[in-house]
Amino acid sequence: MLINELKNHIGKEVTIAGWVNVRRDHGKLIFFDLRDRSGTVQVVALPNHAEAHNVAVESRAEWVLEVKGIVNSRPEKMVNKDEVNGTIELEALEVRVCAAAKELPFEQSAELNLDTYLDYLPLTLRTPRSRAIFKVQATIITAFREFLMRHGFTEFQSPKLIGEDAEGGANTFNVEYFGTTAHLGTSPQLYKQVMVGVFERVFSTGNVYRAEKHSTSRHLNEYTSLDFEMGFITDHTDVMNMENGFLQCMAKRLRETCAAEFSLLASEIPVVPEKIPTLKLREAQKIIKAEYGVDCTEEPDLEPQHERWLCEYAAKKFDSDFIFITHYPLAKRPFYTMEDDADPGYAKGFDLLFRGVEITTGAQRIHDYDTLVAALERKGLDPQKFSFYLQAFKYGMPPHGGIGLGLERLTAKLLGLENVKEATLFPRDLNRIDILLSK
Ligand code: AMO
Repeated sequence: MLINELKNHIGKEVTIAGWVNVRRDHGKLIFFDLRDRSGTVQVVALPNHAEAHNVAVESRAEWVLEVKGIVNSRPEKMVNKDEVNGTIELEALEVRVCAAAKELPFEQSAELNLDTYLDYLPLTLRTPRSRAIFKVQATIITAFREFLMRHGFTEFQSPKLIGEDAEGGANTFNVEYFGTTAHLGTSPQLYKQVMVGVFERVFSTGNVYRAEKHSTSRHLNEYTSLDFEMGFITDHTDVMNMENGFLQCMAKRLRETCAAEFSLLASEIPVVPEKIPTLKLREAQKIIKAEYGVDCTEEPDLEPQHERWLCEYAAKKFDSDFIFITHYPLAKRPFYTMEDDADPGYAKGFDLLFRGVEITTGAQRIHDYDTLVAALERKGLDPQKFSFYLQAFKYGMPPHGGIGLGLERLTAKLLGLENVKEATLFPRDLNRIDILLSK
């Protein structure tokens, strides 16, 4: 039986199984909290059930136990209204050890620094805080999937081993591949565009790899990219509206299913506006100059501090945690990005900023074969190397566009985590693949 069902079985004999959360020795009485996937409950082992009592005396945190017992209402003065099972406890009749656990490397209540937390992930991921983070993250993916499927998108699996860098950039990991060199995909970009030719509307959720030697609170070398791509758009605003809709759906779902997790992390589920405010990059830069006294109007991109200021401004001015910034210089965007004819030199593309950080890049793409070949050449890329991808455009592609959303950044910002690594189950960074690479 699951622990969250016990309340409905007062006075009955039941069997549950899980991990010892915390154990308290009150001399003859041993109390421990048992945890399964549904919740926790206090178990009490009394000396009159000698065998069960003996096992309870021996047991320690993280032991895996199966407990047969009677569900009792707690005496009035032991009731804890703040706990889910605060009105009941399980009186142990029989306790079976499924697995003992070694002594823990630190006190359960200890505040760990990030490195120690990461060193012991198989253990530290079991804490209520980590479980809350990754339940929220799983819920975001579910919402992404459900929302897009409802809107006629088909999920596909993008390859991770690729022959050419998906973005035509330099930050790829090389992999020895039967005597030649392959790369780890930095984005499903080229494949999701090809798939528009197949299904018109597609999405994927998967890992991508960036060989960037960054050591910041927002960069990972392996992250999860939530991507969608849709055909027959008028322009990039159709893509922005679709993302806006997804974010609203996500917030609703988080409110329905993850309120406890947000409360545990003392964070607020954002209210996603019906229409997320939008500024062109040049307007945003003028605002930064006027509001914060820093002139970045000549720069082709935003610095992290500029992103923080714009989010602060959006919260104040538009009451929104989100803001779209559109029309970056085309020169700064990847080769497949569509230029805005009404604003020459600037892209029909956007970034989405959320609580101080960029979480998404998106755009309308070039769909005309000749224009795309010319765009590759302008970036100094060899169209021949992209001939596989270019077939999609040779043989008819509709106007289309899409986004890539960084799952870990979104999770971190939703939950107010300082470092994106806290929102990554098993982060890979400059110094670590599970364990530190050099000690
Ligand atoms: P871009 O490279 O901007 O665009 O990435 C999209 C989003 O992915 C996240 N992100 C990262 N998260 C953690 N660590 C990193 N090193 C990292 N790099 C990027 C960010 C970012 O906004 N193909 C385009 C998307 C598209 O146009 O559809 C792309 O990959 O949240």
